[in-house]
Amino acid sequence: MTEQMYSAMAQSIIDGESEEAEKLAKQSIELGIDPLDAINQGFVLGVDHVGNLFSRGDAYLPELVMAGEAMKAAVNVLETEMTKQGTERKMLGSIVLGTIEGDIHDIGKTLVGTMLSVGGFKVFDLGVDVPILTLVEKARTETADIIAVSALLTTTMVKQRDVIEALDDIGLRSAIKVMVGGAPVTRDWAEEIGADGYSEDAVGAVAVAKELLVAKGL
Ligand code: B1M
Repeated sequence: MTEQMYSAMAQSIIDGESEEAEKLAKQSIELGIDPLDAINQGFVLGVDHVGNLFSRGDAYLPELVMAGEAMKAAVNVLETEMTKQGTERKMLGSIVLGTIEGDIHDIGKTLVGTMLSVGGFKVFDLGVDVPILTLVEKARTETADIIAVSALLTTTMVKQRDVIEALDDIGLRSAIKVMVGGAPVTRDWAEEIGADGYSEDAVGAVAVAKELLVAKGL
């Protein structure tokens, strides 16, 4: 039953059917399926499939757009549920989050933000296409513990390094930790640019953020 549900979820994204995706997300909540399982074992398989077709030239931008919109419709429903399940926690620390400038992919970044909030962090989600200096300035004014930078494009991930350099320039590099992630980002890349933390996914991002607080002595 759950397997059937997961494959229907993936198919709704492949078909770019936002209403169907939203309906399945709501049904999964009624059935007691963990929202994160619905995302990772259902909807993400669909969006990955469309992404692969797109990179092989077997799907075009409109299909990518429709898949992205259907994915957002489903994830919105599930994120609301995750937030509900994780409310009323003590705040561990604060994080400024955004998708780096030039990049408008927001589904994974928003999911990371939701998981961090549910995990007990105060999250300032600045959205997508966020200028480097906006991230750094917000972290400074909010005395944030961490800046979390998402990038989905090989052309934009290089700007994660600029965030670190911008912090350095204003003398806040040791006060504010930088965590990076996004589909093309690897642990090697994170090490190469001197990021403090890297996670492959949204669940791991919470554990990494907690480790960074420990590293800060909090
Ligand atoms: Co775009 N896109 N896209 N896209 N898109 C990719 C990324 C791509 C890999 C597709 C492909 O060719 N196979 C490719 C990038 C190639 C590359 O650079 N290596 C690509 C391209 C080329 C483009 C355009 C350039 C296409 C064009 O216009 N010709 C364009 C770029 C626009 C721009 O940003 N300037 C573009 C546009 C779009 C849409 C707008 C149509 C849409 C986005 C809709 C939206 O976000 N609102 C879209 C989509 C949907 C995708 C794919 C298919 C799916 C992305 C997604 O939402 N995944 C994607 C292919 C793919 O990844 N399979 C693709 C689901 C999401 C839950 O996963 O975002 O990876 P993800 O996040 C994960 C982890 O990465 C991690 O945790 C998340 C949850 O587990 N994570 C972090 C993310 N951020 C993190 C931060 C952290 C830690 C973990 O700490 C800070």
